[in-house]
Amino acid sequence: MPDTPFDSKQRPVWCPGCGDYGIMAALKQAFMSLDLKPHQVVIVSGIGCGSKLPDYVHAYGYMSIHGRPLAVATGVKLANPELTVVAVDGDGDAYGIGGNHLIHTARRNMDITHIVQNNQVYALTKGQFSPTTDTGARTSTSPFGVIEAPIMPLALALAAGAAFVARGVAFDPKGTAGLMTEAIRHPGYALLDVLQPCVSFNKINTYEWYRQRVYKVSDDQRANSHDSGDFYAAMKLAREWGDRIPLGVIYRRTREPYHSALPGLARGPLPARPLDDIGADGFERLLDEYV
Ligand SMILES: Cc1ncc(C[n+]2csc(CCOP(=O)(O)OP(=O)(O)O)c2C)c(N)n1
Ligand SMILES: [Mg+2]
Repeated sequence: MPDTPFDSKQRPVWCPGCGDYGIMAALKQAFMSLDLKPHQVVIVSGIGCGSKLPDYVHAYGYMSIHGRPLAVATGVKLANPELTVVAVDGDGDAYGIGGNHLIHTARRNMDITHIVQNNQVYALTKGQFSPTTDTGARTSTSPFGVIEAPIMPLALALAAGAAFVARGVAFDPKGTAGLMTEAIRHPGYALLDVLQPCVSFNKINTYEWYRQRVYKVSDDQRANSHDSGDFYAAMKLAREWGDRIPLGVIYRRTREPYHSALPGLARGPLPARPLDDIGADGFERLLDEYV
């Protein structure tokens, strides 16, 4: 990939062949195609292999705690809505410990692009099953096979009110960069689930496994007529998993993002306000406006 202003001096410690490389390349590509500059972007992550990403991208970054990147990203967005705020985390982080934040961030429609590196396993902690591990999969914590049913993240987000829901795959950085560009452009919460083969701890959902199953909704005969504005059609696609796994924009509609309805931000973002706003009584006034 050509040099970009988003390249960092830190070298990734991801395993050779990890899908996280493709996701990072796609993200830099998306920032470039939107003509964003590093100082305009904040990437907030959780904890996990993929959550190391803010270290490897030259932009503002915040590695938060496990499951909480959406909470931190919400604070960042409300402090300065002019920033492009991207939350990046793994399937364990986003759909397990952080699942409740996903529901309420979608419902609230915070203007955050949420990119989930979905490798169907806890990779950093070496291979325990995650909320997206398929039933029956044998892992270090399910030696006899996972008993429960996996979460369907796109369907969950739709049910919670998300107005942009999409899926990409790490080994198609070009297609995924296109989806990221659309997700960032979308005003409001946008979930982009990215299938991300983990070469070390997931020997089931390999590159080959995904390659045999994924198809792009726009490329598909049957789904060519898919209307991404049709909630029930989107819900049906969002629940398709197994032999066939759809990629692309599954659902998109217009919904006012939370910050644009917040009276406290009507006079502009806090960092752009005159300093006397923040003086002793200015601070009181700010609080009055905010709450
Ligand atoms: C509160 C808390 N619980 C558990 C952990 C241990 N832990 C660290 S990363 C992780 C799971 C990571 O899985 P995922 O989010 O899918 O990211 P991946 O490593 O697969 O990219 C867990 C359970 C932690 N750091 N903090
Ligand atoms: Mg994972």
